[in-house]
Amino acid sequence: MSDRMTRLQRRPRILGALAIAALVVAILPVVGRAADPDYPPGDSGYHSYPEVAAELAALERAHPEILHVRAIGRTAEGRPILLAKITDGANDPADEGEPEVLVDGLHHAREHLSAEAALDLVRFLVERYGESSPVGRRVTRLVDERVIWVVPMLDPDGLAYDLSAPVRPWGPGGASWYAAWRKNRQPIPGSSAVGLDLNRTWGYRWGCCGGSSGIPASENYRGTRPWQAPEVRVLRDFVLSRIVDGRQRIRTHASLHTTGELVLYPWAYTRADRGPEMTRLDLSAFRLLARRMAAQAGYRAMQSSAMYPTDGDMIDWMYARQRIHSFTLELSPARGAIATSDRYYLPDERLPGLLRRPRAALLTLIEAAGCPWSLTRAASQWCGTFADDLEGGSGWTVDPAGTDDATVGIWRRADPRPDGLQPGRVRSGRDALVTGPAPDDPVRDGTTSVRSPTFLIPAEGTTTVRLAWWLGLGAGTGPGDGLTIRIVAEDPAIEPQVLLAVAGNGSPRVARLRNLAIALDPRFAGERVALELIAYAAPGSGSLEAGVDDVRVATEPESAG
Ligand code: 0X9
Ligand code: ZN
Ligand code: CA
Repeated sequence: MSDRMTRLQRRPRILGALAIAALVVAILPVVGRAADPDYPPGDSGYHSYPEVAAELAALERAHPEILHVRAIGRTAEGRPILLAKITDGANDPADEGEPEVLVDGLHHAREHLSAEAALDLVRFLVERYGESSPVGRRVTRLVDERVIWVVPMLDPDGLAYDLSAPVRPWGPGGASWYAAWRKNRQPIPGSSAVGLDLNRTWGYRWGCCGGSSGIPASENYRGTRPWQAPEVRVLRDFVLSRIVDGRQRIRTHASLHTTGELVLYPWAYTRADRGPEMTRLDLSAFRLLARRMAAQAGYRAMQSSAMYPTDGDMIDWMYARQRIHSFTLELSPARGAIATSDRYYLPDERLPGLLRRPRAALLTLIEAAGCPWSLTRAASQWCGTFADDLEGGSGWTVDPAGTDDATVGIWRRADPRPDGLQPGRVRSGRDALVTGPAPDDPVRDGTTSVRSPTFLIPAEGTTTVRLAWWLGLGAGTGPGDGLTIRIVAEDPAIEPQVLLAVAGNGSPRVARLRNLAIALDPRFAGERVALELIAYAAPGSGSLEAGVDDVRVATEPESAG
């Protein structure tokens, strides 16, 4: 065997040694933190942070094909924040584009049950995987068809403090082991107070509207600017890292808290049902999914602000900024609380019953990542191969061929300003794809084009493209000014299909929202395709504005007979 061969063969072993070294370095702070307190013997059914780390590591050893655990960053005190990834081929970074779902626990240190429920979800999924029972088959399908991310403990620092702080005499009989600590443990400059309320530090409308406090000693301290808590930055950065090819892969999310037995949906910051930033369809999807999950858990469903309004809540950012269908689950009963904080600390004998309650609801959440609108009446249109309400970053490419020559009125996702050439409203929410959102930047002297992400047309059935569109033409426009919408296959041998071609006829045209529904030609069956929007204005002619909203591509089986 040549020297070169030996060297090549040795390399994996060196890489392996490096990987083990890296693992030791990553886990050392956990192991080395001998001071991390245990739960008291009477509550040993609960998991301290090192016990969560050890349990995840044991589950990973037993189920390496479907569970991968890693740290995504560190807390204020330096503890690694652990992330479990559950999917078939958990070590494969490619993930086949499967829909993703995120569950997090322990935003609030004293809400012990929320960490247990997140850990229970991991255990439940990996242990039922491959079982032939009905639930086993469901779990197997979900693990195979989704990527499930679980962060069981966002605030292990707070938990360690909660378990170790000097015990205050409260609770039944005036004696509890726990400190009733809610916040994280980051020092506050210029104050002897410690910690931020992590669920007041998220960056959407941070500090806007109430329910958070600017006083460091407050239980609901929001800090002095958004994103001030390292734990929340770590979780935010993880969520942002799931934007692949311009599209957010995570479709549904639950943040686990206690108490109240509630399933909550946005908004948290306002009692307004919807506002311009929530579509009607999303509100309906939120309500239906929340009700379904609540029914399964024996909880109640309501808008988050109906519990009480707060700003800086995670789910508002998740929905407003990432368009993820995001819920708060308040686990365990609030009733029967004797002392104010006693309701957080239910005896570990009750864990099996308490953990069983939300399990089916979490499976529903995981299922819904495939299509969050699946329970709505519009499911048949919105749960096809492609759907985009144009409210969030969605991976459309401007000037895909590099041939555009328009310099103003370039396609972008925006809130159009009504000006005659653009309509006063869009089909859904606030935004659409438009040729320049401001009144004074219509397309002039050239072409601007934009292409959707590619999607796969099923081999069987009739595929229909639906969208809302408008075209506004100013005085002086003619046949050289217009809008073309077409389907283009990845395979260059397949002719594009023009779905819409509208041009000027010499008179101005008022922009009006119209609906388009066109069946795709059979030549696209089984092909990867994209939608293209092309707006063009002849040199020296008048000006034009175009827009597109609510793109849906869905396939119906060929009707039998
Ligand atoms: O206050 C919170 O962050 C959550 N409740 S808890 O008792 N677990 O602290 C409420 C989250 C839902 N948001 C609102 N109700 N605004
Ligand atoms: Zn909470
Ligand atoms: Ca829209």
